[in-house]
Amino acid sequence: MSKIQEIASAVEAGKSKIIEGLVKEALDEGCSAAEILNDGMIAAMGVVGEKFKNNEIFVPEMLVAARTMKKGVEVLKPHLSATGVEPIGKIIIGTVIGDLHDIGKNLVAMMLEGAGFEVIDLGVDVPPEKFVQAINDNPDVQIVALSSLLTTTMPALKETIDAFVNAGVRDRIKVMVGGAPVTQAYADSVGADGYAPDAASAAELAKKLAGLA
Ligand code: B1M
Repeated sequence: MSKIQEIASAVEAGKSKIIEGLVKEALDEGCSAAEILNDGMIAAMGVVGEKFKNNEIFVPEMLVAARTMKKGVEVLKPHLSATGVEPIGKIIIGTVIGDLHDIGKNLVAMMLEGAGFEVIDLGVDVPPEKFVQAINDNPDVQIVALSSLLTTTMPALKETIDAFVNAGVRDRIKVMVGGAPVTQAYADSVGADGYAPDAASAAELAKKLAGLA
């Protein structure tokens, strides 16, 4: 079994005690951070999601898989994010109200930091008014990034953008949205300025929205 397959199996099985060691070994063996992330951990979460959908596993198993991935991602963080450089802009990010998924959002935040942005992460289950407060507290913020992982929380993307309009801050910022169920068409329908399907393209999109690319 290759090291990447070992990492995928460990995430799937929720073996959080061995994941850090496996990721370090893979890096030492010359695997790239992107390969470990995409072919190892994200692929494993896809399998976990399928098993959950088919009632082969349940929420507790999904949770330990997520914890394991988070520990693995921590080891990769220095390889994905730039350090010690002047920020090229400021972004507020969060998972919308009602939604507790944060692995994808955390990866997007890491890639944005890697691209040189200062990132204010409001966490998960973020109500629209908390985003508005953060925008008002940070007059120099250029972009607000909204993540949604559930079909049931997708409408909160529009509710959050509507709250920006009602609070009179919509014109000051660009809004980008993403998350597994979100599409470009959905992003357009809720009035977002941009949509990205994954963390790497989210960083590219942010540069474009900030007028840097
Ligand atoms: Co949940 N869950 N979950 N879950 N969970 C999904 C999303 C699901 C697809 C599983 C399934 O049924 N196949 C399903 C949603 C179905 C639907 O909406 N139609 C589901 C469900 C149903 C639920 C619960 C309702 C289960 C229950 O309680 N009965 C519940 C809801 C809780 C809530 O949020 N209120 C729930 C709970 C949980 C856990 C807490 C146990 C755990 C989350 C832990 C955590 O995040 N800290 C969990 C997990 C782990 C998953 C799966 C297995 C994995 C999610 C993940 O981390 N993927 C997931 C199945 C799956 O995704 N295949 C599932 C890896 C991650 C890297 O991908 O988040 O898509 P992703 O992020 C990508 C892109 O989407 C994109 O970039 C990222 C990296 O490339 N992206 C952006 C994300 N945000 C972006 C923002 C951007 C741009 C791109 O710009 C702003």
